[in-house]
Amino acid sequence: MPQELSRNERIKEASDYLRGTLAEGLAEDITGSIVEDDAQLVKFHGMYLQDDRDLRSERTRKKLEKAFAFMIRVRISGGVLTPQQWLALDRVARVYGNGTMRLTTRQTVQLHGIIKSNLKSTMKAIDAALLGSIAACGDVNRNVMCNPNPFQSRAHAAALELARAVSDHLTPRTPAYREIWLDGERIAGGEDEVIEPIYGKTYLPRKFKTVVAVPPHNDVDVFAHDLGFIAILDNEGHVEGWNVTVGGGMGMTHGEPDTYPRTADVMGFCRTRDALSIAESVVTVQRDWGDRANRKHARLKYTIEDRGLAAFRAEVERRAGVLLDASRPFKFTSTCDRYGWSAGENGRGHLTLFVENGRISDVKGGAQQLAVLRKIAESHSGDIRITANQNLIIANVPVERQAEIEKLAADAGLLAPWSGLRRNAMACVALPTCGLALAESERYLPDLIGALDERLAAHGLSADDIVIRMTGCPNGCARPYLAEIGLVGKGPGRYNLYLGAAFDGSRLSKLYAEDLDHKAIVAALDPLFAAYAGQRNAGERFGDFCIRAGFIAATTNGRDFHANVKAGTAA
Ligand code: SRM
Ligand code: SF4
Repeated sequence: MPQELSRNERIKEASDYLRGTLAEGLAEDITGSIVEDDAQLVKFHGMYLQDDRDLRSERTRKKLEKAFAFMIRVRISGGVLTPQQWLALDRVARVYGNGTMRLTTRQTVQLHGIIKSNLKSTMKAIDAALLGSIAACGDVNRNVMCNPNPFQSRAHAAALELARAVSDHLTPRTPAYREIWLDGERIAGGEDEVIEPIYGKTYLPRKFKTVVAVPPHNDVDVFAHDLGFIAILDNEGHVEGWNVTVGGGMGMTHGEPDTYPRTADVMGFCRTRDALSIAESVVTVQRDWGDRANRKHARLKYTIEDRGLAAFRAEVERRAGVLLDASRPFKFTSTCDRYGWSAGENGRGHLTLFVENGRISDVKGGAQQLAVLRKIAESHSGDIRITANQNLIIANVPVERQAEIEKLAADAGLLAPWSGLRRNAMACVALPTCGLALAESERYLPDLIGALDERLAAHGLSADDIVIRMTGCPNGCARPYLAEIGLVGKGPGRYNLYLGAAFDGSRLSKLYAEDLDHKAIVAALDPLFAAYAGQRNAGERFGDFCIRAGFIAATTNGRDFHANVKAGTAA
């Protein structure tokens, strides 16, 4: 018996291609909010209705409406911006936002704290910089990521080209975005096929994420994505084609074992000429096969688990009119960014900067990172690239400018720190803006790393690269289940600890201990650091060691993420 569709399906269906009553809601000045259905639709336009959770209780006491503001997520394929685009976003952040720019785990910029009356001006400023936010969120294909470091230039150029092509091809066509935000003229509705040839009226059952990766660097976490393309290179570094991956995802819910993170499967190999039709077919099969009744079971990873990879692949091939070849061998080495300078093939240099948890701001009496990056962008002739580890690359810098740029970055605290843990850390936004946060993340991880660094120093491990990631809830926005140390918010000040993921991003972790506070996290990790320092094999990574030494069982994929937890560890 067909199940009842989820509420979001009805909202999409009735929205007239994402219009809803957004235009009317924006004009309404009695409240800083918008109605609930529109709050779902506005995501497709790249923004979220939020409120400052730090102010909630005070405002309730004063009988005031919540401190509503919007977060806008910009769509930036491959994370590449011109200096002019950077300057435009910097200006928007200072004039309309909360004075910070937030680099995300998917190579975009989020602008927080934009009040309703400033939304249209902000969107127009973003549009004037030839940027947009359509489909940065919502049940559609979102920002397409690709390997950000251009030091392997030819392959990287091909990866960026593919990322942009997939992004353009899968961008929703609805005129609602122009109408609502940019004062475009209303275009009369028509048949599904005309307005949204790929998505139709109800778009996808759930969010959909695509990535392009160039081995050996998995700094885009290809296995966390619904759809991925892994470049297969010939001996001269030319792209021969792409291994296609499907069915990755991180989100889960505490206490609901039917929800789990999953690493993507490698489905086969395709040539560049077929990549777009494969991408479109993966999207349309998920459009038609995905679960539209239960949003917690609606991602592609569950479709593939339920139907099987072979059936999914056969349907993709049928729709694309392309037979995939057997996948080709590839090897990833790490998910980390490569800090400092790397030389480009054109003789210019690329400087990877460290941005702690992606937050860029001018701290009163402290580092002026926004101002320094503005100064660099004002005279920079190359481009600016956002990494999937929430960092920034000042790319294509001529030799004569390199010392000056490095000095500016050093003074603003933007060069990589000595700590091997801090260099490889990510935290999601969480409080105070994220409505789903159960615990702090971005505002807490730096302090926790300080405490863990003391223990690592005691064991002589300070400089060792160990990947640590934290999220304020189990949704997985900083991909914590692919980190060697994953900390996931359970409640205020309390976290679940996950261990055993692979350094190259190919294996998930597993729950090691539950509901830990700050002291308990340090106490749980200290003996593991001691054991690692004393017993590791040459070159052995922390995640692999935790499994070999018997601290945690290996997770083979999502299906056994919740199973085989070692006795005596997780409560
Ligand atoms: Fe995320 C929801 C922030 C990457 C899985 N994510 C949210 C929201 C919008 C909260 C909400 O729905 O109200 C967060 C806004 C916080 C804020 O105040 O800004 C949020 N997600 C982020 C960012 C900004 C984290 C960061 O610190 O950088 C990342 C923005 C990415 C971008 O630029 O597009 C971000 N989110 C991710 C990732 C990582 C990735 O894609 O590689 C994941 C895990 C991968 C995946 O999708 O499976 C992720 N976010 C989620 C989920 C769980 C999805 C699921 O399948 O269950 C939610 C909640 C939801 O969709 O219901 C969510
Ligand atoms: Fe919010 Fe949870 Fe995502 Fe963190 S992981 S940004 S707390 S939804």
